[in-house]
Amino acid sequence: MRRAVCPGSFDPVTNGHLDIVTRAARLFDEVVVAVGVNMSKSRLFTPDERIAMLEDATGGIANVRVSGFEGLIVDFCRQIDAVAIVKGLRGAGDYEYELPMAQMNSHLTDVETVFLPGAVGNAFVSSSLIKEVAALGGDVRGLVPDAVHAQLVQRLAERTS
Ligand code: COD
Repeated sequence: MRRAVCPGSFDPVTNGHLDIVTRAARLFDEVVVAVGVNMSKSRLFTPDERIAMLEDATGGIANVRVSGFEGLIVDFCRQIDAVAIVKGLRGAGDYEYELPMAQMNSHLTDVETVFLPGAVGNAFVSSSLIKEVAALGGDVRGLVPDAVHAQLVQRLAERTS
């Protein structure tokens, strides 16, 4: 059994994330989508909400499961016996950001990092941009799952009321 981890904040999950998870699931026997639950950035959605959105969005992929994690991602990988961390790269900016993390994780353990090129159609999609555009009234349908879009619109409305 070769298990991989797709880690992230997923605040909220986007179609860019789901493309990477779906492709990772074709490469590994099992993929665990790992949601960082104690990271310092302020979040729009709680860990439980982010996990539930991911479970809903990946429910159709038999070898994908979703879990929260705290602490170092390499420690989580060791706990669940994962051999690889799979990350998506949208462009050079992601590479500059991700490479030192991959090198540090390689220094800490023998868990490999596998980079998958993001799909061209999702290259501009990030959770932060989705939230910013939606908060300012822009239409982000088609860039996140429909159920996530509905929750996003509702949460932003709650925040402004
Ligand atoms: N297309 C392709 N890939 C995408 C897209 C897209 N449109 N959008 C996002 N991605 C990829 C990102 O490149 C990233 O690989 C992944 O999806 C998750 O993205 P986010 O934005 O949800 O999550 P991040 O980048 O905030 O998550 C950072 C981690 C939680 C992975 C990282 O901080 C971490 O591992 N933290 C744990 C603590 C730790 O171990 N720190 C030391 C690291 S050396």
